[in-house]
Amino acid sequence: MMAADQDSPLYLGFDFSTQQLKVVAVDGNLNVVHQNNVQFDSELPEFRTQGGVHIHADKLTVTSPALMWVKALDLLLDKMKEAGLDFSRVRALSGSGQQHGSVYWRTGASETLTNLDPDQNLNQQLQNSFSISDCPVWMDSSSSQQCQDLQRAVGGALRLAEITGSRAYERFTGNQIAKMRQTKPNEFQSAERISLVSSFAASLFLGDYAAIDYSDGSGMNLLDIRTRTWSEVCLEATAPHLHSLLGAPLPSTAVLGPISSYFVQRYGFSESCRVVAFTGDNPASLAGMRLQQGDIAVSLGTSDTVFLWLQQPRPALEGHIFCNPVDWQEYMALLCFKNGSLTRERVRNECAGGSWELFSASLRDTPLGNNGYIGFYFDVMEITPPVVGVHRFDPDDSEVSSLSPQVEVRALVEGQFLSRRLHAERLGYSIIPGTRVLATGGASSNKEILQVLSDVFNAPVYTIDLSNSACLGSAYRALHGLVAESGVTFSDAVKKAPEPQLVATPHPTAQEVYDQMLKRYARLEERLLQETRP
Ligand code: XUL
Repeated sequence: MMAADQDSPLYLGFDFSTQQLKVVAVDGNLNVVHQNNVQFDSELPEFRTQGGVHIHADKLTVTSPALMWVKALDLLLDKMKEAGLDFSRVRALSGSGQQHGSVYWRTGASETLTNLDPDQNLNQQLQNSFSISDCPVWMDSSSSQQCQDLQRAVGGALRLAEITGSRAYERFTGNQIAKMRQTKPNEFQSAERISLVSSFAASLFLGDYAAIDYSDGSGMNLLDIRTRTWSEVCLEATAPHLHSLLGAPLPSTAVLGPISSYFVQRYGFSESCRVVAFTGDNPASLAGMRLQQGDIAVSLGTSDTVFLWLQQPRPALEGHIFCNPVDWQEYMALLCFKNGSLTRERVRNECAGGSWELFSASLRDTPLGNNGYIGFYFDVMEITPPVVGVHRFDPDDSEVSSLSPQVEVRALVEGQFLSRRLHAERLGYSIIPGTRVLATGGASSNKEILQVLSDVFNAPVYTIDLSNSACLGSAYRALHGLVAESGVTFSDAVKKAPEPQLVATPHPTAQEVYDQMLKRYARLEERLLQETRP
């Protein structure tokens, strides 16, 4: 390595995810120069987690030990040191955490955090710092009662979505906090601060309680996403004294302060290294993908996830609107669809003899719009819309029991992408000139599937590797945090990052075909909802 390289700045991005703690280091040119991780189950077996969590006997309560995350950070930093990472070059760090999880700091923990002894590890020193040792995480769905209570208190599900960006969800932190207050009153009483997983991790680096950022704060059913302050009515319905327990939220680009002297003395970080607010893993992924205004990212995995950049959000009963992690005045949205790859594979097996080549050939050999045949393929109960079953319609909107194999393949793929577009538009998304569709995940290697995606959205499709996006996005956000206050936009700060690859452009007739078909799809979806409503 040349001398200049050895002095050049580094930026770290951490990701406290469900199963592991990861880190990437990028240099000033945004090249990844180091990656490392700690797997919770195998490297910290003393916590006896499976997939990083404990699923309790009721099957609804899912928690992770706070100290496991602390110990993982000790271990990760030791591994980075052993690998020769020069911590003195790190100018800024940031990170992300699995969204919604909550950490309860016991009274006195702030004192411990500000006086950490560099001769001992974090795990030894923070043993007694948590009033609730097992933190509820995003997989927890045990707070249905608290969700109902919150919606009743604010005036209904839609009203709650209008304020906080989402109707009440069991995993959202406010409902978890309400449950803790009711089921563990003594432990709850002895907490002086409540963090999200992201702000908890930032607190370790800061040596003080870190603010919750606007973007991850939007996953709590507590933040007013328009005023970007805690919603009084939501706080009151959840627990007393929440203003002081949560602290004031800050923009996700905020520099929280210099790194704690603990890390300077123990690992050789520079005193000038800055800690930039940590955020949720999905917002951090949006940063890692460098999503821009007008863009939509579609992750084609076991379940399909859609990320949107929004200017004018229209919260709805489905989907989530969060404050934007890279530009505090804007928004993002997240939509999840359960019937993704597994349904595509089932139809491939039934209609294309299990072959992706034949599946692709069916898409090539059938016309845009499928001669008016349209289908809904919900093998399991879908999230958006809440409908189950396979429903096929002929050009006269009559439900039919079967389609020819080739028509079935196109009906499936067109139907899936029409649904992604419809629900994105319902949250306020619109396709504008320059819109890009970023595709990622398993099915993004199939050119014909991506051609349909491009046609349905009437926009070019690019592919992007998302495997590390939350970590990478955190490193990018660390770099941007240093210049955000002087007005540099995120996209300018990270313009040296690798560009996504163009893989499909829309057919000239696509707009005509799919604008019409989208209206029909919406009508048919409404019909299914009416017919299947209990
Ligand atoms: C998002 C959600 C999950 C977690 C996973 O609402 O619950 O994506 O963030 O880490």
